[in-house]
Amino acid sequence: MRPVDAAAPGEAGTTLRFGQIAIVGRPNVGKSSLLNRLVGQKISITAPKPQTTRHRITGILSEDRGQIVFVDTPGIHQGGSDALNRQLNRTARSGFDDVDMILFVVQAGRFTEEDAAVLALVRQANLPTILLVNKIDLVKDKAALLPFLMEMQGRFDFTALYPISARRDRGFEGLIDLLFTHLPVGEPMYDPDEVTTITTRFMAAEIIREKLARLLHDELPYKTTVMIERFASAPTVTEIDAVIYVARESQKGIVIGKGGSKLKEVGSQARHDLEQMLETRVMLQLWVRVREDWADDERAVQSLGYQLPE
Ligand SMILES: Nc1nc2c(ncn2[C@@H]2O[C@H](COP(=O)(O)OP(=O)(O)OP(=O)(O)O)[C@@H](O)[C@H]2O)c(=O)[nH]1
Ligand SMILES: [Mg+2]
Repeated sequence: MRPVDAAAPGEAGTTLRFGQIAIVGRPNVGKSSLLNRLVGQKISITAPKPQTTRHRITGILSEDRGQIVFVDTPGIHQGGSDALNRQLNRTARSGFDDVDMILFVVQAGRFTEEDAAVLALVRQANLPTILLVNKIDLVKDKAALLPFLMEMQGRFDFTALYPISARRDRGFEGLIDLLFTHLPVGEPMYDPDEVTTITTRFMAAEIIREKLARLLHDELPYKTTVMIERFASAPTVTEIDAVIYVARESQKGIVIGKGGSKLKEVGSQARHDLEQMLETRVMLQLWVRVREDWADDERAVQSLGYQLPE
């Protein structure tokens, strides 16, 4: 007789696998695009601007052989020391907690000081780590990839290296199989219908923030955030009131645009995505408010939804 919890796969007990996998890397390398690819659904917002992701975002992949919870994190960055920056880095580092594996994302052909800082954290975590070399579609001369991969291999003992394009859905063959083989045996933690642990109310704020980032590009003040003030669901229509907070009066005009044109476009694109997500009609009202220098104030950062992760 052996104790029940010593059952190996294939023996009595489950043969399913369950685990959490962190997606880490510096800002803008494509971590959130990758999460969405891995789960096969848009969960985490993406934009050409660095520091798009500001929270710990989960994406759940359920298959017959088990379940994987991917954890997308803010890009780990250097520079910037206001309360928001500090909070983002804390959240990003918490991505390493309680996970079984790491996906370390870099951009093909580029390894910066910021990447090196993330690699130092990867080293500390001491977990099986797969290197994902993203944005290979941007590399014209594919032969140039090989020396980069070899250089990366020399930096750390990665479990595997995958050149991929999250945008074009290239290079993912075999990756999920490999992840499952490295995960512990265990029962799924979530219902197979669940694709994330974050709430639809929170997702609504994220979608609005994504449209702001995409439509305002470099004009968008970094210190902009979105709070949902009212979220009323009914079978056919969802009413959402949201406030866009900026840090200074002068930034209000940028978000609103000439004759309200920017805000209108943000609203219309966000409403489109929200209607798809919620499968109801959506009545969306947007306001822009100033909260002086909120990103410099630890308490304001927390009260606007950037709590310390549990
Ligand atoms: N060309 C190309 N662009 C990509 C690829 N993957 C992501 N991108 C783009 O890179 C930008 C950043 O992508 P995100 O997924 O938001 O990057 P991130 O690492 O999550 O960024 P942060 O949340 O700011 O840390 C977006 O404009 C994406 O469309 C890719 O494979 N090829
Ligand atoms: Mg992101």
